[in-house]
Amino acid sequence: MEKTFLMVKPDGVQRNLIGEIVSRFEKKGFRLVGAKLMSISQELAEQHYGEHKERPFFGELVDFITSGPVFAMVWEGENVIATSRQMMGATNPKDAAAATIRGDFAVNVGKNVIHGSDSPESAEREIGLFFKQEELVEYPKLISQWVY
Ligand code: RTP
Ligand code: MG
Repeated sequence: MEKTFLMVKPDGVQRNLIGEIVSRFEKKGFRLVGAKLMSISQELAEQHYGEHKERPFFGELVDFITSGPVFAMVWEGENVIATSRQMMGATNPKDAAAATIRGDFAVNVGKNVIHGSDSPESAEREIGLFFKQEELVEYPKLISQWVY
């Protein structure tokens, strides 16, 4: 089953949006296979956002993501990578459609509430950065039959 890495950023945690965000993915029909409230070290932040190293906002990005606790999650389901990006909305909340997470809860491109992997390669890389294999669960087949 396809898996993705999603994370409520420090602004979302401080604004008490963890429950709302988890609820949206649960109601959609995806399954939570790992989750933890954690602080991100400077090293982990630089690895996670490595693709943006040369961008002018890299320093701000690292400072922001290390500024407070985040809620890191792994979700699984059919097309979960692309569908969760749709549910998150455009990177810049001013372009994000209503009924998306960023469209409903964010106004600023830096403080845009949620991160989600953008491809199978980044999902695998990011899950590996944030979670050990033994921190992820598997569901019995019976439960799966309701949705998949
Ligand atoms: P994310 O990685 O956080 O899920 O967001 P994304 O794929 O939609 O956007 P990406 O291009 O990967 O950018 C990562 C984060 O960098 C911040 N950003 N700031 N100041 C700017 O112009 C700017 N552009 C991007 C955003 O917080 C974005 O989520
Ligand atoms: Mg990205």
